[in-house]
Amino acid sequence: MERMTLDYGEAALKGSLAVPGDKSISHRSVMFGSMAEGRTTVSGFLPGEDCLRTIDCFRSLGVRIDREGTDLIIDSPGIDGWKEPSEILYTGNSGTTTRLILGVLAGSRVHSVVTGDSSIAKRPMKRVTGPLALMGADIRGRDDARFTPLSVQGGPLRAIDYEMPVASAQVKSAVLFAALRAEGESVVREKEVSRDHTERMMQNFGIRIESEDGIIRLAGGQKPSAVHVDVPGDISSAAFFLAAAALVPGSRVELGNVGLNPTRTGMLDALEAMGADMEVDESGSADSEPRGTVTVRHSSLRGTEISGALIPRLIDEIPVIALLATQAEGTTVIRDAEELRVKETDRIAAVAEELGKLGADIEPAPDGMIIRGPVKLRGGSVDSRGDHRIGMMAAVAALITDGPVTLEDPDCIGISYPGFFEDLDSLRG
Ligand code: SPQ
Repeated sequence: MERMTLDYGEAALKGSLAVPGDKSISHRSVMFGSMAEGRTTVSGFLPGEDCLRTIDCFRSLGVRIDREGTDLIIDSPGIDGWKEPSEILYTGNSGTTTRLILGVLAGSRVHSVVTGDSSIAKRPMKRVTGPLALMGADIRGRDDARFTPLSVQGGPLRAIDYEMPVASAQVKSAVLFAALRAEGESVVREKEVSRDHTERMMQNFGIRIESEDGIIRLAGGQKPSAVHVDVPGDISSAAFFLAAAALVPGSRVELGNVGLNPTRTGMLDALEAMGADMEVDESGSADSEPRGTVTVRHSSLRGTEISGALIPRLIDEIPVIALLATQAEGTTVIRDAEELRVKETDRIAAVAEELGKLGADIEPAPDGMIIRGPVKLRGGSVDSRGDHRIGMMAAVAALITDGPVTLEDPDCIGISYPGFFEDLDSLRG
């Protein structure tokens, strides 16, 4: 669909919902399941476009992956039994697939070529190919392996002691995947802790890994053992409905089975700092990934500052937090978030310009933005720019504009949240 008109009025959102599976954990379940010999099963898998690309890549490596809805059965000969792919591994729009698979392939026994779509072609890859080269990986590609397409000749690797230059779970994970195949003990040092799903999943697959005060130690040569993975709901998807409930008068939304891994819950901290009416009930922790129910009711909001160590804990939620800030009393300052410039789009420019079209007062900065509120938003035309999170931000904005919003390229939302509009409609009754 080229464009979609969103004419919502100000109908309250009411009811409960289970958002689809976590994107980061879904990708990793396929990667570990494919590295492990034998049968791995996955429930709650996210059948979004990005995660389907990860499945396709591992099928090309000779791993059998059967999917029925959100259940997967992965039968793998193990990484040493993979076949050399006869086609290019196409990662679509997925930065996670592209970066993590480079770390996996570097220590495999096969040659492969990895490429993605036009957005991936612009995203920096040296942050991954650089440390992998220090481990002895043979990766070549455009502009000295700065950009896709990239070719990887798998082979022996050596351990690394690596200090992360940016807070990035993708870089950390690529290095850890390679470290698993390297000779010796690798150390990864993080100044600011990024999401730790890879570390947690390694433990589930029987790998010994230590993590304390931002220092991760992993001995190479360990083999993952096939297990069952139960993926919790994605807090980054839940964020759009939590924000919608906070924004639309009369709303009360309850989201169950949401992943509550502390490296991902910055959105809840931001909502609290803004004065949202919210309850969090942490009810379980299958697969060492905490999960629970989050309930949000409409309330007035105040501006806040979002910076420092909080940024990696809510990096993907900043577009919808910016929308919340347009309705908050006072100024919201977002700093230390220059990583937003290299996501699916430049999310600082996209948020400021697209919400600006609806009347928002957002001043972009090199590493964030300053948002002054509250401002009554008007209807208008918003371009998702092919970025799922910008598309969902615009859809939530349409719940509070005083006229319809025309959204260009709404289909990209299927990258992380197939069924988003159906779920939104179910809460609008
Ligand atoms: O996979 P992709 O395209 O990079 O997805 C995004 C998103 O908005 O869904 C970022 F654009 O999430 C990243 C996230 O920003 C997923 C991720 C992961 O699964 O490890 C880590 C974060 O990226 P980074 O660059 O900080 O490591």
